[in-house]
Amino acid sequence: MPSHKLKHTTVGLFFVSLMFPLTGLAITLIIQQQDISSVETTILVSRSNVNVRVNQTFAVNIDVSGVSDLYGWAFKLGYNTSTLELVNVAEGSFLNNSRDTYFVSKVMSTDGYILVGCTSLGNIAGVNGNGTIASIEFRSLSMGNCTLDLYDTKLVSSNRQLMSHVATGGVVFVTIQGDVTGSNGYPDFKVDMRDIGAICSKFGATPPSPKWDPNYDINDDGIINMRDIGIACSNFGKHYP
Ligand SMILES: [Ca+2]
Repeated sequence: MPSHKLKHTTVGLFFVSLMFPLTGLAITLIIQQQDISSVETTILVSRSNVNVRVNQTFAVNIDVSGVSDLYGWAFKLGYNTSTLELVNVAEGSFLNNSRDTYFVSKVMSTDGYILVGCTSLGNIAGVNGNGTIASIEFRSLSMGNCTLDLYDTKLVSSNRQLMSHVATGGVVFVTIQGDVTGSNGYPDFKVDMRDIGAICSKFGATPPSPKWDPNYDINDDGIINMRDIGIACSNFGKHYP
């Protein structure tokens, strides 16, 4: 091999050996960045939409996900007082599984919101991961949909720093039993073949199957089956208003 070709090959190999570790490092950094962004810290209403009938008592959980060193938290949850009545507010297990906590809630029913807060007690580290921080029980008063507006949310670390996070609320549909969906994918206050077909498509589902959706378990017995289809069929053609 002529010497100038040998020189080119050596220089080429030198750059390849330089580039591959860099490429490997770059890929590792990209993967690490994706890992960080995929565990976004969130506080959320655990079910984005909840279907109930009039005069039903039901609970929604407020969850956190992707938290690290969570020592305390607070939120406001707004709701429509002509559609829902607040029954009870309880602390979830996320913090008090591992420590003593101080939990407080105040119902501002005339303004249509509740204020809830909780802190760990003692000089201890916060909690990591996902879990339920509060459970809110409502009773449905009248037909309609009601936004559960989660706002003024605060997540506090053990060194009393506020964590950046996103907050996601939910919607409650107070509708006819068997009205599970409509043309936009949400209940439309009428029970028609779209609803019956949708329940049939989840036939046999139980938690934690990916097909499972508690909104389709009309009689709340933990399985979507003929009993649920039967209830929807008995309400076939009903609508509101
Ligand atoms: Ca419907």
